[in-house]
Amino acid sequence: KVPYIVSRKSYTAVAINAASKAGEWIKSRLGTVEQLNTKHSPADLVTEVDKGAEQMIRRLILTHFPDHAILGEEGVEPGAEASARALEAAREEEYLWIIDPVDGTTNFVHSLPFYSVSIALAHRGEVIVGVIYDPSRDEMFVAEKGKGAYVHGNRMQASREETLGDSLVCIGFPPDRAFAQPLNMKIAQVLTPQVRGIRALGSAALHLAYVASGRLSAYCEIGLNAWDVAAGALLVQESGGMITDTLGRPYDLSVRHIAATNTAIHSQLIQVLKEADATGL
Ligand code: 2AM
Ligand code: CA
Ligand code: CA
Ligand code: CA
Repeated sequence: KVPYIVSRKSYTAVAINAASKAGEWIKSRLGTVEQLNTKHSPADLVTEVDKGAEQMIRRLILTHFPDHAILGEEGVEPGAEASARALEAAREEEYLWIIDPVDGTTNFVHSLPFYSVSIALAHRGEVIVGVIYDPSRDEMFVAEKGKGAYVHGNRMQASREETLGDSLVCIGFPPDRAFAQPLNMKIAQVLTPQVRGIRALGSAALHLAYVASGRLSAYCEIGLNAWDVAAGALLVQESGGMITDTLGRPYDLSVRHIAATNTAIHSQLIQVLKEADATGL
């Protein structure tokens, strides 16, 4: 295996190891899911693979850092309010691991190979390590605060487009029909005529990793949670990109409406969202 990164060995190495082990297992389960459960709505899926992967990651982290706190999607009651409460209760922990065991469960359930494992470590509310693993392509995206972002040991750089017209932009449609859905539809509608291309690939974490690696110019989505975004936010920042809320205010763990770009087109994107009244804020 490629030695993905070297510095701050303990935290980053544990995150990489956990993402890698969980990712391999998740991939081995592709196409085997028989028991499908729903959370809030018929579109909000959870499988034994989500739960099993989260357990595996928790165990690996606690083996090394038994006194660290962990916030994982599958350990929290579904729904925006419960998620916000869980984050509020945990965010001041000295060391808090924030995990999304399978980001892109819907894709996974349909055997569409675009999903990821997302693991972040926050120190008193500030993300210091972010790891996103794509088992389908064996791509390990790694960032450490102040030390850059890497994929397979190569430094990542956000893309160079300077106008929305030259940009490839991802959006998303989380199945929260009441609030987020109409706003995300509106974002699709206003951006489509202004950009080179619009995509929605179904994994928030991989969208952010792709902004960091320059494969996407930008990504925005309303109604995400801390575990979708924490690791990817650091990847974007450490690759020279920018991540804010949809009004352009600085990212922190409680931001749920996300705009992430290569920095150059950030203000243009925010402007479009504001003019369309599609910020959710
Ligand atoms: P998941 O696969 O981990 O659930 C797609 O638009 C993104 O929305 C994915 O990152 C997906 O993460 C997330 N998502 C899925 N269901 C959601 C829900 N009910 N509320 C908010 N985000 C959700
Ligand atoms: Ca989910
Ligand atoms: Ca997710
Ligand atoms: Ca998930």
